[in-house]
Amino acid sequence: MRTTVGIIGGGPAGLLLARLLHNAGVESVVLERRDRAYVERRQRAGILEQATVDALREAGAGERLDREGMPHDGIELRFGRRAHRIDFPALTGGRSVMVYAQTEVVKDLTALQLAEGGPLLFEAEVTGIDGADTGSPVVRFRHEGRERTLTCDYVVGCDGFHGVARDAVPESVRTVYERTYPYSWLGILADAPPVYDELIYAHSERGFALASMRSPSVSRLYLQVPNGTDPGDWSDARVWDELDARFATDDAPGWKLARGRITSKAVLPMRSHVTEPMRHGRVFLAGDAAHIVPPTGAKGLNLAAADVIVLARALTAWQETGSTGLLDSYSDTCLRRVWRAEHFSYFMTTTLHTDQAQSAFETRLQLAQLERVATSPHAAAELAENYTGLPLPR
Ligand code: RFL
Ligand code: PHB
Repeated sequence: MRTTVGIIGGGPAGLLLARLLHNAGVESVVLERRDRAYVERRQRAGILEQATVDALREAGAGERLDREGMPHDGIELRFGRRAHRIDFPALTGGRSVMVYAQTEVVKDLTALQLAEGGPLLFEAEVTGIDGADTGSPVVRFRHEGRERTLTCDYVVGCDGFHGVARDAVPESVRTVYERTYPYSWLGILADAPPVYDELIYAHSERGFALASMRSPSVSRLYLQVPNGTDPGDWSDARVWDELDARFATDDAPGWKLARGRITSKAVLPMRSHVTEPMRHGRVFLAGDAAHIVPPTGAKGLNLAAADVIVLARALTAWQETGSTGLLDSYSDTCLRRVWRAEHFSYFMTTTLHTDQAQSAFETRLQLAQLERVATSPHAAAELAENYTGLPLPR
């Protein structure tokens, strides 16, 4: 097989890139290791920044998003048994976010790609890339029991944190920045109506909790738990009792979540990671393949979208004019915004989680910082600007 752009990975980054390239008349092939049902069911992110929503609309994937997505104009912070609202449009000159699950983004983009895009092969596992620094790199993959190759002008690794594309950047030129955290999230999905209009991020002595949603009848909830926690140790009753205890506030005495059947329970580790540069020769990295953030800032999916928006523009300019200028600046352009999001995600994570090893002094610092956000429009605007998303690079 031969194509212009070989895309490894059919997650949000790979699928959106394929779509943007298709609309610009650039050929591509997407190779995805898993089957379609698996990719479409994987529970992950839920918050889309304005720029991500705009890109999905422009890509032709905005119809169901506009019908079913839930626009949110703020979040609530709970700490010290008080509740504070952060009003996004008022603090950012009109910006807001959309609650629309990653599973739905992936379903919409997959349907479009199969209906009118280039090839999207499921159960096609990439095993390596040869000739990254030659004029025509070759992707090796396994499909329907056969070893096959895809020869490309450019290869883009959108294969997530556990993919193979990152290995195309030789260790001698690669720098990895990494941090792990001493806690994880227990994420649950429940057939229970969210009794809150906006997401709630709670700091408590018992640990962090987050209330999100998937629809008017499905709640998505998270609890901070120690690393290595077995979800089997958390009975449904224990999950609900702990959530209620962490969200308790004197501003709404007796406030409780609506309970319902828990349909999924999983433990998610937390990590920050950046690989630099996001390119070697004719191989580019995008999304989780190049960088990971802990989910507290809701940035992972949005960063993946921003990378491929920049890259689609650069590949289109190359096809139309032969100029590699935008491809050459891709890594630096993306990394500036990536590092801002890394900082914000680290800030949200370390400000909102409490850890058994932390001192009373550190807890008081967290509360002082949260108090500052709740009382200073400047501090609140800093949070709101980052949460709703900084402008995309031009
Ligand atoms: P993805 O979504 O991981 O997609 C990568 C795709 O590449 C495929 N793949 C391969 N295909 C062919 N050959 C190979 N050798 C391959 N190796 C891998 C995989 O099967 C997969 O389909 O990366 P992408 O597209 O960059 O998108 C990034 C987002 O998925 C990610 O940033 C967010 O979901 C992060 N994240 C969360 N972000 C939030 O904002 N809120 C959340 O609640 C949240 N929960 C999560 C998450 C990430 C998780 N991961 C990666 C473990 C929960 C989890 C479990
Ligand atoms: C989610 O809805 O899954 C979600 C929302 C906000 C976050 C993380 C996850 O910060």
